[in-house]
Amino acid sequence: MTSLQDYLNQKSTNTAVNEVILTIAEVGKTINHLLQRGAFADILGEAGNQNVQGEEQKKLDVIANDLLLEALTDCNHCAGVASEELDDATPANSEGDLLVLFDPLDGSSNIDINMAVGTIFSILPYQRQGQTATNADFLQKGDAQLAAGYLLYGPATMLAVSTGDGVAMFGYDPQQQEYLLIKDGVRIDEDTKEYAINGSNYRHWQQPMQQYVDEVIAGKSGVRGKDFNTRWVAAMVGDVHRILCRGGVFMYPFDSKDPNKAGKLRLMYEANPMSLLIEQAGGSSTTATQRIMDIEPNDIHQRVPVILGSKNEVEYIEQLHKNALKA
Ligand code: AFP
Repeated sequence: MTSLQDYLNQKSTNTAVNEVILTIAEVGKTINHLLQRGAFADILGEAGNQNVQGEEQKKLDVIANDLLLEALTDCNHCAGVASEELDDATPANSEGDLLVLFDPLDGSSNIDINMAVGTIFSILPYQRQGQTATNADFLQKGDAQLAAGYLLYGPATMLAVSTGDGVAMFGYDPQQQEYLLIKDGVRIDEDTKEYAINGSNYRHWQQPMQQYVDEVIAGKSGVRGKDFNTRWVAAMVGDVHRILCRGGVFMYPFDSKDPNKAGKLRLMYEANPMSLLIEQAGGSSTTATQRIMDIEPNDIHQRVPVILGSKNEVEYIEQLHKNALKA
């Protein structure tokens, strides 16, 4: 079987990127181990503080953040590291040629109920060698990503990665303590009957999103002429993984709940890396009006609406938004 290291050696000539991915995968083994031990490793419950997003941090949010930060700032190739949990980027080796962004523990409300959680990462080039990296260096479009991926800590731990040439999925075998290739060239079906959205926000959505959900709920008897299923993991990693495995559409759209936030998800830590994976697997990713990886970021903690997954379904949702603008 092909190990992660062998796969990367064959697939990508950028040894610095490969080393960073392997570093993150190593930390993933530790996070996996802590999650397996759960209550016995004292990782459950609140940390007792809030992160930069004003959200309560869980103990494992803090532990995973510290583990990744330590490993990546130690890695010679990283000029800087930015975490969803920290206000500002942390400069590392100024001679490094890479910047790394991560969401250390995605879906943290799932930790205490023994449900799937994940780690998401994005790797960008660094062009100011010799100078200290700042937040501004990270403000690059999703298209600039050299690689992105996630670790999914579910019943089994898995890693999905793209270095810009397709998507590969690995399983972590705890017996061999290795990531082994399960599937290369992952492709997403263009059509789907499965959608993921937190429907409790319905009243806060814009009309086209309400219309879309009304249509899929109407199923066979409505304009779509087929029945749909709802799925919601409450950890984007879990929903994106399902979409990479069997298609579907995931939405965290614009809503009017909090006028200061254009959606819930973060562009740099969640939307961009997941968009790279989805597009590399033949899917689409949009805000409803703009391709996600075309967005020029203005803040490392910026939030964006996200609609991603099976190409034809995403295009259908975009079309509903276009129609509403014309009306
Ligand atoms: P947390 O990591 O703060 O729990 O948020 C997870 C997340 O950003 C994303 O992974 C989920 O899809 C989404 O939030 C879940 O949001 P709801 O709380 O609205 O279900």
